[in-house]
Amino acid sequence: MTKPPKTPSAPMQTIVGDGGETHQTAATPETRITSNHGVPVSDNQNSLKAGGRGPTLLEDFVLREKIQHFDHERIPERIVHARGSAAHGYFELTDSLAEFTRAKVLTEVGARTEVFVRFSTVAGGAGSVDTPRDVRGFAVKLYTKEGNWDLVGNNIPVFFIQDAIKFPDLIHAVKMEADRGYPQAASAHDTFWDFIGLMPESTHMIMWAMSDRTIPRSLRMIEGFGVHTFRLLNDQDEATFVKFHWRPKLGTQSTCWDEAVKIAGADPDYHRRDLYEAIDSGAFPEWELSVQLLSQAEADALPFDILDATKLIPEELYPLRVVGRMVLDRNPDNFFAETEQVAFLPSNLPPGIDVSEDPLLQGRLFSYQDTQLSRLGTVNFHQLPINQAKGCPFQNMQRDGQMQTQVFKGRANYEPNSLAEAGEDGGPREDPKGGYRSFAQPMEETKVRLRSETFADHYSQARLFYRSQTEIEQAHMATALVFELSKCVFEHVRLRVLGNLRNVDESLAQRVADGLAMKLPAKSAAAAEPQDMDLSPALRIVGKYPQTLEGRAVGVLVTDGADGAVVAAVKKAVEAAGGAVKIIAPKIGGVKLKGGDLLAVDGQLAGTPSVLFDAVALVLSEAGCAELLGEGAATDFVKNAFGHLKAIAFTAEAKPLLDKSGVETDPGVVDLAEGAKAFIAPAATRQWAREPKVRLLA
Ligand code: HDD
Repeated sequence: MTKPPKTPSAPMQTIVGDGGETHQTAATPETRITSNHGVPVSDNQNSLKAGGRGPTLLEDFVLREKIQHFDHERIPERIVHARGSAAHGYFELTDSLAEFTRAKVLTEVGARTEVFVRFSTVAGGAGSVDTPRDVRGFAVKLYTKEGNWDLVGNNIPVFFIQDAIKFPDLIHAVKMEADRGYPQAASAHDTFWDFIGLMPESTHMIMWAMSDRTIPRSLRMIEGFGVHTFRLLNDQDEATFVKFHWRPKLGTQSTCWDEAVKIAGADPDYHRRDLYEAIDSGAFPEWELSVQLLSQAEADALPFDILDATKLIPEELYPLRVVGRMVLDRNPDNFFAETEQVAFLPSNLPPGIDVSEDPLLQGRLFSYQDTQLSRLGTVNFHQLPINQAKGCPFQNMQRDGQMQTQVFKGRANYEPNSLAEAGEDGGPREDPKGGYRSFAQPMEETKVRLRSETFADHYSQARLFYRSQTEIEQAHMATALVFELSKCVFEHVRLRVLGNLRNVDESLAQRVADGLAMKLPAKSAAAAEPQDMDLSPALRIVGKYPQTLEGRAVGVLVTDGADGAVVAAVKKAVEAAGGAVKIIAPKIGGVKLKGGDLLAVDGQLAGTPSVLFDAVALVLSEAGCAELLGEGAATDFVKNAFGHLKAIAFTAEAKPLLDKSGVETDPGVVDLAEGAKAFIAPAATRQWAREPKVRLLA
């Protein structure tokens, strides 16, 4: 046996401070680091070298394994909806739909079904910001007793296109332009509006996209929609058409556009952090699940085709029936394993829930399974813990493939077999009664590439949406259109969109043209003449969400020498109304209050602007205020709170800062001498009446 030389051939150097000595606790056989194959690692700080000064030896399998694994850590991001945030929770049925469906998840009242929900933006890459103007994905995986049900929806009930064959074009047009690689996560550019102008069917979705719904305040405050018409099938295999809606308990709330832009800089993870922190603090977000149910005859009587995903069914015609609630009560343990590796498939449906012939949905039934192969790399992606059916066993004769983690026993890998007759395990069998059955839709058609005439009306519902909005929301939509089209360099692109808008509403088209300082072009030819529908106030946001501080955050700006009693009173009043309070100060180490007490600080002023809060309070000392008059972050704090229509409470000492920031008195500007409670009602909403004073809207 060769012994290691007592004296190395070259002198060894002892490096102090390589991390190995100072930060380590002694490892036991249970806690020690090993290689991926279980070999204990003695030194995780230094690679194996020929002498202390290298070179590194190829022989170092510990180094090679570690680096190689790291090199392969990323998987392809989703081609769309790459940026997402997710949470675990449960769905609880409150009203049985047994008359319409045999799906247990919709018939067993009181039963809880585990869920995993991933929210996302559409256009940006995985590392993009949370607050661009964009549709939000709302994908729910329900681990039912009869297999996973994935309701892969958006926060908008309609879609841009009617046929899946246009999806790659839509996404190419909205993403970064192919030659220059920008803009990231923004629809405000030529290729997107070029495509939109040429696709009048997208006009209804564009109305939604230009509304405040695409700049949400929080993922806890967005609606979710299954978008497509699905079918429910009961025990007799009778079908009822169904639309699914998720409605947030906190109401649907949005930011202001200018605010959303500033949040992108202040906190690119604004929505992700908000969701995580809310769940972490026990403020569990909650949604109601509602359905709209229609028979074939009722569907036939509608003035549009329910297979057309650019159409919604107004609530006023078919009211929402609340059937359950969903609560998100647990954050993921590991972002990659869960949020990144979760694979949603619109084809994941339990018996009793079926698809319709919507040509957009039909294409999706292929696309999602396929995309998982390139993203997750193997047909066995369903075995990843986050994707596994949890409510029931899964078993069949599918075998092998990359990353197979199941160890199958016996010989039964085909069916039918008679192995049981020889005393062996014959494996699972089909279940004609309990198994998944599709609706027996009669079919006898000519094979064609054709868009049904019943899909031709592209403008009536766009008009319905625009005209159903409040004046405030209409102004925001017109302003958003002006902003987006102003970013288009090609005049012909802007003109075509304007020509289309004339079919929606002449006054909207004129407002946008005025905002662009352009002349209105001729109205575009419409495939079907738009109809005036009865307005649907249910489509508004303003005036609908609950006036509450629940789910809202108040930033209290405090300086040295401030009155601690006032800070405490504001905190007490806000928390009693269900809101959260964050103390903001010029320095993170704390504030020395009048009387000498030290107040802990949550955020340093320069890094915690008022865009991160729903309302602000200024509790300053005279000297503190005087100092802040020379601090841009302080005037921005106040100016932006005012400009973003937020309530501002102030102590008398803070008045000079209000004045310097251009704040005018209105019902949302509250003197704390009136008591902290006077601040609560204005803080629970936005000061819409202030908007014309602070912004020129189109
Ligand atoms: Fe899609 C992801 C929603 C049409 C192809 N889609 C994806 C996600 C959501 C939606 C929420 C993210 C899921 C997650 O969090 O992992 N998509 C929709 C809605 C649509 C829609 C509501 C219309 C009603 N999608 C659509 C069409 C196609 C796709 C027509 C293709 C023909 N979508 C995909 C995809 C993605 C995807 C490429 C990317 C990552 C993934 O599937 O898993 O397959």
